[in-house]
Amino acid sequence: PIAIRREDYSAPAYWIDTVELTFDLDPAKTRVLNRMRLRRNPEVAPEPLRLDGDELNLARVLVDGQGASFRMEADQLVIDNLPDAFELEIFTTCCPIKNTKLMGLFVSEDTFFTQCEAEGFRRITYFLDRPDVMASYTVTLRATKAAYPVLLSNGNLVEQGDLPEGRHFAKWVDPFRKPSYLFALVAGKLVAREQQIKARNGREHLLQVYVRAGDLDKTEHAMNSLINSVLWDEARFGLPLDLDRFMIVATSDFNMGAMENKGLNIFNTKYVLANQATATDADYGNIESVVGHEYFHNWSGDRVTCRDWFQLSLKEGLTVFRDQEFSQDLCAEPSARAVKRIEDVRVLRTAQFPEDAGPMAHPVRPDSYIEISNFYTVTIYEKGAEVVRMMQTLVGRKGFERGITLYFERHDGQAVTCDDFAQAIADANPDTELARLLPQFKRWYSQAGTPRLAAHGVYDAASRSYTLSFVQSCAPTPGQATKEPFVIPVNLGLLGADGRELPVQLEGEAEATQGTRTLVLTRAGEQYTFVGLDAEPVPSILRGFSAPVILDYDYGDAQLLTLLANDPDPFNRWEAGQRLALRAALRAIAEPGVAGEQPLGEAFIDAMRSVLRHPQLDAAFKELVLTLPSETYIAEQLDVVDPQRVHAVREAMRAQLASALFADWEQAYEQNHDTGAYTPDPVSSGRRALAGIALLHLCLAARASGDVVWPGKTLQRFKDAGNMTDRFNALNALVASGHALAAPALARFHQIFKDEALVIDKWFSLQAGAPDRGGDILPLVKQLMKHPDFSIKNPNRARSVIFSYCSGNPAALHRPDAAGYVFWSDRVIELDAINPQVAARLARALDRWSKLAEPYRSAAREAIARVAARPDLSKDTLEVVTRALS
Ligand code: BAL
Ligand code: ZN
Repeated sequence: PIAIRREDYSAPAYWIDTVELTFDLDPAKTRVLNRMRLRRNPEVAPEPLRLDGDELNLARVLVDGQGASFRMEADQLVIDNLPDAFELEIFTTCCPIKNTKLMGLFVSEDTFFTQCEAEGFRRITYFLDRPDVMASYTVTLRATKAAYPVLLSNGNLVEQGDLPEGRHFAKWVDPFRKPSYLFALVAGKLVAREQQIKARNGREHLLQVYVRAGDLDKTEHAMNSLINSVLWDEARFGLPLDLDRFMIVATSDFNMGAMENKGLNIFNTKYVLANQATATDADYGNIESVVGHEYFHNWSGDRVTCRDWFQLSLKEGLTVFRDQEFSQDLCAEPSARAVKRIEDVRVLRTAQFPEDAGPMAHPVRPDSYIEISNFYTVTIYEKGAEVVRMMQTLVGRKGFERGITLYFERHDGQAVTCDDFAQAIADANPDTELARLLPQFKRWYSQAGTPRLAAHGVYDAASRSYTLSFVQSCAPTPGQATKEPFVIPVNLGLLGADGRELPVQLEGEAEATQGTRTLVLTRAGEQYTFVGLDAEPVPSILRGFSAPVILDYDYGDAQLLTLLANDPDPFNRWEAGQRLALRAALRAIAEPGVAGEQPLGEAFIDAMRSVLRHPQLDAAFKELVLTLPSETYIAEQLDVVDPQRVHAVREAMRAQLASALFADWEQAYEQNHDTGAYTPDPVSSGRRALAGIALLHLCLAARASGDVVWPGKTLQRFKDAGNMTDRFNALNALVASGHALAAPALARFHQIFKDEALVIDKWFSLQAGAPDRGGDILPLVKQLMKHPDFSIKNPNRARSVIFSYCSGNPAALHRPDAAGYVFWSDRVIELDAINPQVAARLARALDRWSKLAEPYRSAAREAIARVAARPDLSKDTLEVVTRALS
């Protein structure tokens, strides 16, 4: 396969002005008539027209109504000697029912759906399938009325009616020009929740959420999230809904979470359907943010799109930032905002930091790819969002809003680049550090890898000053041996040893300021001296995680305990607890002999007790502090990883917390387990989360002590729970503590929810991700794959079993007998023949193989090589395994 390089970009040789598509929908043979008006791009030297196609059956090609000569070059349809402007008509057929890749036009539960981003439109018709070719679309759908009563496409429904032989049609016109990746159609038996809303500007809109007939009672939250999204984007950024009708449609077969097709968002059911009986608080939160995310793409992605796929983070990083801000702005309490920020950073550090340190590391704006689907990554999305967040930090919230306004004024209707975005934010804020440092700031787009920031503090009693030195570095990544310094905004505060926040005064400044200061680092090494300090302060560095870096500071335990107890910045307060826990874990992992029974010191346990019993702290925050760093995060801190040892140490830490804080967990549970009538608001969901982690620890303690009371209570709670969050937390407590009551509870859970696919996904996932005890999970996973409810073709189901095991359960995967790796390679190969995108995701589960201790390292490498040696591999999977081995 050939690598596509960013530097090779050239404008298209032709523009497409209008597209008229007519579909005769049939699962086995759908006919697609594509009539386009094209014109030569006068700014490009003349060349033949090359249209992309993939797995299409070509029946006819007409140029200006006449049969035209054409040739095929690989998958491209090539036509020479074309006039400057012409009409092109192409007639093709495709087979949606056999489309297991779920790209292009496919059938899910007797309903037609499309997925075109990034390069799926070419599986529907021959086209200039690139994001900078924007056209006006008119779409006519024809199908049997009884089987496909609902016919949807982008934009406005302008005509519909009956046809002979029980068929009917619908004609849709999209008022906005768009690239092909935003095309969508849906046809099937669906019902809709509808809501008419009036926007702040007075315009009326129809909002619709389409689902299968039995699911209408699970659409209220998605609809509310959509209404909130419309109102928020108008209020915060002045961006109104530009369509009369905005539709969301849910499907249970979808590679991604959702897709922002103009006016017709298609969603994985996982991010639409929720009621209190079937969805957890986390599901409710995810639905809110994904509905927001897709809706915000209507501007950041659809009105202004990407010039080429290297610019993917232009829309994805910005839109993740926007959905993160949306979810935070919906929180009434500042503490709930902080909880959301901690959760977002946790995702970044457990998923993106390893990506940045592994074989798939790439800049936020990559330089090359073989298969673009492989670059829908946490780097493009989450790190991209952090880059946007740093811009906001550098220009301020109001300045950033000005920048967004300028960006959309300047580029509305265009396909642009990350440079254009950064320039607009800087131009709207000419007197800021961002404008001054823009070329250097943009290294965040061009350099891969997570910068390390080493900080060191020295107090000088004689001058009552404190000097903080910073040294930044960034390890080599594939193709980038050396890195230039980044612009790193560091939010900083100083605390006294008694925990009180101190005024901050830099040397040379006339007076001190209160609270957080932003230092803007630009050099490999630099230092700041703070004056007017009577004693050595405790620095609170990188408050709110103001830059996506690894901060190394040699905090003493006492300093971390001070921050944990007192830092007014909730992020760093939480971070101090994580640092203490991590330190204990690394110490126990490094100790010779068997993993320590009691890895945690008294001071840490006392600090956790204080948090748990704190009268003012939010329950949600307590739950985050009491959750130990994940095995994946711990492993990232090690040069050589023994996954079994990491697991054993973390389990020992959990067991110790369980028994040492037994009475405190009891109290936390008793105080928080009754949250009254269910609403998914941050306060009551925080209390449910705290009750859940308390129950887990009470069951873990019972495992050690032989107590039967708490497991019994847990089973009762599982049976009586009035919502899925409480029910699932109770089930999880029994499963994760390995209690005998887990088996009957699991059986009952399946019985209750056997007709709820998303809940059955949870049932599979919980078992495949359960703590491994003596190698019991792999046989269980193999058994689960034989369950009548399992299907490898459904991505959600495949993820619930195979990914929960391979990507979510390191100690169960990394077995000394290598059987986990053999299973992984078998599944990658099996999935690759069905759905390469899903296979390539699974292939990434062994990205960090080179860090493993022996015998894991060699065995993992062998498994990857086994996959790479397959002659018929998709380019998706081939790219991932080739990079892993290089
Ligand atoms: N554009 C693909 C799905 C999403 O990021 O919204
Ligand atoms: Zn997106």
